Amino acid sequence: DIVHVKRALLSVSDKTGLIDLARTLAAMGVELLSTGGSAGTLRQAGLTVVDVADVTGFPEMMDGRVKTLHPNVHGGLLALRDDAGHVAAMQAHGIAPIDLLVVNLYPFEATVAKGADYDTCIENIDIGGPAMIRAASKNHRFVNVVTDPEDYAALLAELGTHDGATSYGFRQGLAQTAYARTAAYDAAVSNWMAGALNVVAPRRRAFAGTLAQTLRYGENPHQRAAFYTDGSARPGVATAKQWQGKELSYNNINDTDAAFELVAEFAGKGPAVAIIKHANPCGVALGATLAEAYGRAFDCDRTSAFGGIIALNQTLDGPTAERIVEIFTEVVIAPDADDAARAVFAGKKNLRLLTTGTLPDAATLGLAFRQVAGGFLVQDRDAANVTLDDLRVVTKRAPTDAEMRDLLMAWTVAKHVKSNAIIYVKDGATVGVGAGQMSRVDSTRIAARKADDMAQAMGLAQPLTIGSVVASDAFFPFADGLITAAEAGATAIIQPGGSMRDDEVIAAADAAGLAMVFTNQRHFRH
Ligand code: 93A
Repeated sequence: DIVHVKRALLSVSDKTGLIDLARTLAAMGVELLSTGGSAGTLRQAGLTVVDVADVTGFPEMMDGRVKTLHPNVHGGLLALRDDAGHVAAMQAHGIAPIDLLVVNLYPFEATVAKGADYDTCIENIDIGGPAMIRAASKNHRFVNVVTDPEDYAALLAELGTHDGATSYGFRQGLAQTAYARTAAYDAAVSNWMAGALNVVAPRRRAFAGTLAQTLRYGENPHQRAAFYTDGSARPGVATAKQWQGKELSYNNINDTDAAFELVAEFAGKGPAVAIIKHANPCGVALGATLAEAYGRAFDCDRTSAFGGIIALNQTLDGPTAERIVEIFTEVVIAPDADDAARAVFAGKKNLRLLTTGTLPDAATLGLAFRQVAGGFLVQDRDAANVTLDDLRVVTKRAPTDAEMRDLLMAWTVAKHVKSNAIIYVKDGATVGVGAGQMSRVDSTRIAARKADDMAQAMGLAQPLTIGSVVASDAFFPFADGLITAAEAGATAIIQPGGSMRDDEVIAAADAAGLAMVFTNQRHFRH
């Protein structure tokens, strides 16, 4: 089951680590074959390399589209070394075995991510590379295949412990990884084409990911779990740098994502902070400074904020960091953190700090998935939002400018709250969040009651919902929810509209002196 590596084919787009790998292989007496660019890199480093063109007897042609697609390559990868017929075929046709294939593919995913045009993306679809990877993987009884520079070290370690050979189990592992790589590659091509053709429902759909982290457990300790990246490089928890603190858990990753996607809505709108618990915000606020925004977000629901996850839309600074460490927080995520902030956090070893470099674009289109028994649902991500021009005033009274600003903010937050979502906002800060209730009127009541509790805890004369505005992620089916909001002190409402009883709801708003606008857009989130 041991295979001694005597002849290797190296053909890589990403040349990272190539020279070191090749040098070590050459020192072990391995013959090196290589394609144009890779061969050039190796020769420049002083290594002796055989051109694949000399193996195939054909020059690389058609802009490199045909380099390695030849029986002298594929026969060398696929031949069973212990099959008399295969060995005879090799001898008859002058085919020599290839024991190690090192290939990484044309950078298709990165080309798409850069926003390249259609033809450039097509040209970056690798054909010969995947063909060789699949051939070598099928023949893993005899052939080693490495598809990622990150795996070079493991290969060299294996060769080191087996005196220039590898074990069967090792080669099986390489083959499993390699098939996942070609599957992911073709999935990326197919999903890119679906996007280019603007089809949401192609007849077949493939998904793939690259392991970013094995997790200690899933949502609960008895569930195994892992975190995979999808190659899109969207700024967020998947791409962030972690400065300190222990590994993120499954729930941390989910909540951190919810938090960062929410503050990203406030890009360019001044300092904004979101505090998340169980994927729902328990406080979102704007402020003159980031520290002020944090304080106002915290005041929405100080009880729930304990052990929360905080997202900032700007560089974390010292004063904000000082405020954050006053209570226990699980994770802080921001585009960046300055030295003063990092110094403050350094004293809190368990607090995780993540930076992303930048904010994701809230308006980016993309796909969202959800698993159901026996299948999965695919939809466009909810990238929509409204502006002032989209709103229709339906009550006798129109919102004031201040109410209008808060209404738009409340609506934006509602998009990120599990339905039924009711959000009270005052002066650029949430003052009550009702999430995830089966009845809309219950969400309205719960948010108001929590605001009452906060006012008591903070020793305020009256709850912060007095003089607030309210967003509802979907229409009020009856007037009761709206009346509850008015009783809690709300003066203006934003909601999609479109209920059979809109007239009743509008009449109730007029009767209570409320201003109400319809968005004609819904933000269910389940
Ligand atoms: O254009 S291809 O699909 N046709 C081929 O026959 C072929 N063989 C290897 N691309 C092909 N490759 C790819 O070339 C490899 O997968 C690798 O990514 C790249 C290495 O080219 P170079 O060594 O010239 O930089």
